[in-house]
Formats: sequence, structure tokens, C-alpha cells
Amino acid sequence: MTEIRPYDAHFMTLALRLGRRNIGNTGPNPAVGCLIVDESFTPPQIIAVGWTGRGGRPHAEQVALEHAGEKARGATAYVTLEPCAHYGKTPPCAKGLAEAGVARVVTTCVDPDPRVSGRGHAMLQEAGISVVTGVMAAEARQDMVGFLTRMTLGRPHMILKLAVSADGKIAAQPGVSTTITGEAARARSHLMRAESDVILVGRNTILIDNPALTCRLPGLGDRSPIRAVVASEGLIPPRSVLATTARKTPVWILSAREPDNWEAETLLSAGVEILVCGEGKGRRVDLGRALATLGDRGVGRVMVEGGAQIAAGLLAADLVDEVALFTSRKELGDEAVDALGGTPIKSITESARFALNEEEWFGEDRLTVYVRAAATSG
Ligand code: AOF
Ligand code: ZN
Repeated sequence: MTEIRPYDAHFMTLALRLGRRNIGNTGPNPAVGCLIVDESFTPPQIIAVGWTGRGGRPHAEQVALEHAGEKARGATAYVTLEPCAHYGKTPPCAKGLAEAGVARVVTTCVDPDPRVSGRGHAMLQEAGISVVTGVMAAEARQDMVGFLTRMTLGRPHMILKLAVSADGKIAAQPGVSTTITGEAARARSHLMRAESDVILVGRNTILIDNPALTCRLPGLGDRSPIRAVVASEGLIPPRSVLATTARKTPVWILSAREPDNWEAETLLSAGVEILVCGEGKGRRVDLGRALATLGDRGVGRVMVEGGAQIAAGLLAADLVDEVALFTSRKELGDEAVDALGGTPIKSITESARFALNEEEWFGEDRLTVYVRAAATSG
């Protein structure tokens, strides 16, 4: 490995920004960014940029190298993950970088994919390229946390989004959908949807709210995640918004057991997929197995958006990695429904399991983001 140069962190920050553009859009692959820089200029100049394409291909390096053409010869590539070393649909990026004549490659961290896992860096070095790694590694790990968690734990990174009143409630009455936060907070949570591979809800949320669960930000309609429903008992109504739009934006039902009713046929013919995940406690869906099923399907980032039962279930099983808590100034009173079904919000905000990571205001609404206190465990 060779030495870090003073501007390496700067260019890696830009490469990370490029990679971030497609978070939630590259599953099963990580959203990588790549910058090709000519260091013979003072200051060094950017020649070409690239980021991982929709569905995970083309890889970021491929795009940047194509734009750079001959100019890549003797240049430096900043890549937000170790370049791949395997023959997939296309040859390895490490080989592509070497063939393009790149002289130096700067990366953040090793790609834990067993097909890569150090081989990318080795391939570059064998080709006589000087390799620097570890630049902006913490930031990269945060951006690619979905992919990294799936590779190391076999399940997605789980983000629980909660919108609660000042007194910790999610609805005025059981079975009633209540608007809690304002427009700006809503827009922020739609952006979170765009950055997720899957949005996960419990079946009750479908029965009560009949939501679309799509990203409705202008210009980002095609960034809607796959919609997954945990269904322990029965399925979802064939006339629900989800079922009737399943051909446009996929719907997966995570079921405890093989469904045996006529609704299953109707749903399947509407394009809904039913994934049998097995039973856990009280004949409910085994959440651990459900998440492993999502992991097997290449899902890296999951946003959980309701309701109380699924939130409490995931917390109890220690399957929540991050909590995005929107709190409004509104109070709903003692009769209203608790956000976590009897478990107080304090079990997140004042727990040693979670650390406050971010705070942001959206008008009257406050967003606080809590992350798992110990790195990626659980
Ligand atoms: C890169 N650059 O932009 C991305 C990489 O199925 P394949 O052939 O597309 O390979 C997928 C693997 O490639 C994925 O698991 C991860 O290890 C790596 N992703 N690598 O060099 C990229 N997205
Ligand atoms: Zn690659």
C-alpha cells in the first residue's frame, strides 16, 4: 500500500457523493461512486465520474472509465469500495482499471463479498498499480450499510421510521389513521423511501390505512421501493392500493405459512408475490427468518413504516439498526394509540442500545435519528 495524499479525502468525499445518488436503486449491489482524476495538474483535475447503475449495473468504475477513455492512462481512480475481482455479467473492475492504464487507485474499504474480499486490491497491485485504502472508510460504511449488513449478517439494515405525537402516540384511536407530522416531514420520509430497497409494514397498516407506500416526490416516482407486508394472519385485500398496483411497484407478502384461501390466487394473478417465511412465537411470522428471506433476495436497506406491532416485534427481537423518529408538537391524549404498543418511546430514546446520531427540524416537527450503539451487531 502506498501513502495517502493531502487531497485524497477531498476527492473521496466527492466520489461518495456520486455513489449516494443511487442509494436504494442498485440492489442487490452497493451504490458505489468513482472519480477519475489527473494528478499531473496543479490542483489535480477531475476527468470523469461514474456511479453504479439501476439494479446494480454497470459498476461505477466501468462508467467512469468509459467517459475517461484514453485520459485514464496514468490517472488516479477514487472508488468508494474495493473494485470487484470476479467475472460476473462483465469482467472485473480491477482488470478494467489496469487495462485502462490507471496508475493509482484510492479506495475506502475491502468489499466483503466473498468473490472480492481483498482480491480486487491484490489484482490491482499485481498489475503494478499503487493502491491506497482506508480513505473515508467510516463514511463509506455508513452509505453502504445495507450491502455490508447483508454480506456480514445475511439480513438487511433495518431502519424504523416512526412519526409520533408529543405524547408518543401514532393514532387518535385504534383503527383510525391520523396525520401527525407536516408536509416537510412527509417529504423527508418520502426521500427515505427512495433511498430504501424495501418498505416494510404490518398487515394491519394495509387494512387500516390502505396506503400506496410509494415515493411521491416530484421526479422520484420511479424510485419507489418494493413494498413488503408482514402477514401473520390472512393476506391483504385484493382491492387494496398495494394489490392493484403490484405490477407497477412490486409487492411481497411475508407470510407465516402457505396461504390456503382464494385471495391468494387473486393476489398472485395481480402480480403480488407471497413468500412463506415460517412461524415464530404465537404463530406469528418469524421476523428473523423473514429478514433472512429479504437478504437472500438481495435486499440491503429496509425502512419500516408501521404499525405498532411490527415496530415492537422488531425491537423486541433486536432487529432494528436505526430509528428515524419524527416528533410533532401535537398531543393526542391518553386514549390515543401508543407508537410501540405499550412499549414506551423511551425504550429507544433513553436506551443504551441506541445512540442519538442526528437531529433536524422540519417546520414544527423534529427528526431525531438513533443508531445501534455497538457497530453492526445483532
Ligand atoms: C464494483 N463497483 O459499482 C459495484 C460493485 O453481480 P455483479 O457482477 O454486478 O457483481 C456484484 C458485486 O460487485 C457486489 O456483490 C459487490 O461485491 C460488487 N459491487 N463493485 O467494483 C460497483 N456495485
Ligand atoms: Zn465492478
